[in-house]
Amino acid sequence: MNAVTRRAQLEKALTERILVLDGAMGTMIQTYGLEEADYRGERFRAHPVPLKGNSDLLSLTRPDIIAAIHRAYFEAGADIAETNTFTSTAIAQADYRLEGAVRDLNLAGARLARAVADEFTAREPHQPRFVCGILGPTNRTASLSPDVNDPGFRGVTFDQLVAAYTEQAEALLDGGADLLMVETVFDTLNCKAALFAVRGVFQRRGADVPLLVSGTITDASGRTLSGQTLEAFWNSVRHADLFSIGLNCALGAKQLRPYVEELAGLADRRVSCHPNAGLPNEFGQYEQSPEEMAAMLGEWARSGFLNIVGGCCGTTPAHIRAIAEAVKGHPPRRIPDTPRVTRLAGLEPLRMWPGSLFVNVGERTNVTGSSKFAELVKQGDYDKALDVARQQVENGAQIIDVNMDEGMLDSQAAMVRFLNLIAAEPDISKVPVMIDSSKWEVIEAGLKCVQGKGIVNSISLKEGEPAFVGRATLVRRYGAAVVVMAFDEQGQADTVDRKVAICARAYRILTEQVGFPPEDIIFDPNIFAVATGLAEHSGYAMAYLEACRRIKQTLPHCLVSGGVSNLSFSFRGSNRVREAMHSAFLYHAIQAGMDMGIVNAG
Ligand code: THG
Repeated sequence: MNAVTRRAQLEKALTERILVLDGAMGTMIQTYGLEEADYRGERFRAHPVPLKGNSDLLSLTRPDIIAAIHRAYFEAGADIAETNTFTSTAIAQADYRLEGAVRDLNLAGARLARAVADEFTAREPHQPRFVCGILGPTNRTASLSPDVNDPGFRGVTFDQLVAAYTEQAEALLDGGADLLMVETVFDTLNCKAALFAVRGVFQRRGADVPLLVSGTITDASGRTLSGQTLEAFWNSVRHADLFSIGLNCALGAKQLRPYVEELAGLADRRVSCHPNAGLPNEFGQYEQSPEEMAAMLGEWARSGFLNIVGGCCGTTPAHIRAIAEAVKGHPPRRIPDTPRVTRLAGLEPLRMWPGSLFVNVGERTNVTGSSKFAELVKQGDYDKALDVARQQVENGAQIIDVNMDEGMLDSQAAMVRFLNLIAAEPDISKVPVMIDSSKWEVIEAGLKCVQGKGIVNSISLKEGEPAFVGRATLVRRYGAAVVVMAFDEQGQADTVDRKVAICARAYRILTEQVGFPPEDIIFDPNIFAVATGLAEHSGYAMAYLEACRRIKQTLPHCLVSGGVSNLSFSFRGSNRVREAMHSAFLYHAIQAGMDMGIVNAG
C-alpha cells in the first residue's frame, strides 16, 4: 500500500474513532536488562565513549528488541507506532559523539516501525497501522540560557536546530514514516525551528505528511518549561498547518485534564494526548495502573476531548490495551470552528480582531525613537535598556516594538542580544514582540529569537512583488504576523487613494498568492507629520483616517496600525502639545477602525 492510500486511511479512521498511539519505549527497553555490549553491537564495538542508555542506538544494534516492542504495542491495540528516534538528532547524539550516525538511526528507526506496521496491516486490514516519526526536543533550549551569569547566552541557535531537524526529518521520511510528530516540546522556539525545518523538507520533496505537535506542561503553574501558557503555546505553533496539537509527558492524566480540556476548546485542529502513567514516585518510577489511567482517559473520550490518545513515560502494552478498550466506541472530538482572530503570543496570549480593544505598542525600545534608549544600547548597558522595555509594559504596552536601526550599531547583533535578554525577563516577555527594522536581515535574525508569535514590522511592495512575496512567505514560515506599509515601487503613499490601493494590492497578493491568513495582516497606511509649515502636509492626518475606514470596510479580518508619534514631529520637545495631538488623533482613528498604534505607552 502506498503513502497516499495510507494517508487517506488515516484521515478516514480519524473521522470514525479515536486513534491510539503506542506507549513508552524506555519502560519496555528497561525490562530487557541490556548491557553496554548490547548497545554497542558490532558496529560501535570500539566507540570511544560509553553508549549504554542511548536507547535510539538499539534500532541499529538490537533491532530485534525494538521490533518486538512495536509488535507488543500493536498487539495491544495501538494504531500508530512512534519511532525509536526521540534523541536521534545531531544535537542530542553529540553527548555520545554519534552525530555521524544520526541519519542511520532515523532510517533504521522508521524502517523497523514500518515493517512491523505493514505486517499488522496485512494481517488485520480492517485496522491499518501507521508509523509516526518522532522528533524530540533535543537536550538544549533555544530560548533559555544555560548560564546563570549570562541570561542572553544560548547553548543552541535556531539555525543549528533547523539543520539538525532537517537531517532527522529527511531520514524519517526516507525510512517510511506516515506522520511526523514534534513531541515533548518544552521550549517553543525549539519546536518552531523543527516546524520550519520540516516544512522546508516537505517543500523540497514535494511531500505533505501529517505534522503533529505535542507540548509539555512541566508543573502545576500550567506553563511550559520556557514559561508559556497553553494558549500562548498554541498561538505560537498554529501557523504550521498542523494535523494535530496535543500534550504529553511530565504530568499524569489527572494533572493534565484541565489543560487537555482547554486545548480541546481552543484548537481548530485534532487534539492528542499521551500522558505519563501518573507522577513519578521518589525513585522516579511511574506507578499508575493500566486500569486507573484508562478510567481517566475513557472519561476524556466521553467528554469529547480526544482525537488521538496514547501513553508516555511508564506506560506499557497493558496500559495501551486498557486505554484502547476505554476509548473504543466513543466518537472522536469534533473539531470546532474558531473565529478568525489575530492570535499573538509572548509568554501569554494576545487576541485581537476588528473592533476589539485598541492595543498599545510600546515605541520606546527604538534607537531612532528614543535618544535615551539609543545611548544605553550604544554603551552596552542592556540592564537599563531592559528597564525601558519593562516600563513600557508596566505603563500599558501590550506589545513592544524593538528597533535597532542605527548607523553606529551592529543592528543585527543588537537585535539578537536584546531579544534574548528580554526572553529571560518574564515581566517583559509576557507580551508579544514587534520586530522593527528596515533591514530584512535584522528582522530575520530577530524572528529566530522569539518563541512566541510576534509581528514583523515591516514589509512592503517598495522593492517589487517578488521580494515582497519572498519575505512574506518567510514571515509565515517563522510564524509571525506582519505589518505591511502602504509603500510601493513608486514610493510611500500619501493620498487616500494610493494608500488604499496599495493595501488592497498587498492583501490580494498575501491572501491569494502567499496563503497568508488575512487576520495576520496589519496595514500601516502611514501617519505623517502635520503642521510642518508646508501646506501640502496639512491633510495627512485626515488621509490616514479615511484610508483606515476604507481598508477596514474592504479588506476583511485585517488590522490597521500606525506610528502615532510621527504625527507631531513638528512639535518635538513640546510634550504637552504632542500628547494633546495624539489624544485627539487617536480619538478619531479608533473610530475609523485603527486597531493598534505604536505609542509612548506612558
Ligand atoms: N509605522 C511603523 N513602524 C514605525 C513607525 C511607523 N516604527 C518607528 C516609528 N514609526 C514609531 N516609533 C516612534 C518612536 C518614537 C517617536 C516617534 C515614533 C518619537 N520620539 C521622540 C522624538 O523623536 O522626538 C523621542 C525623543 C527622545 O526621547 O529621544 O517621537 O509609523 N510600522
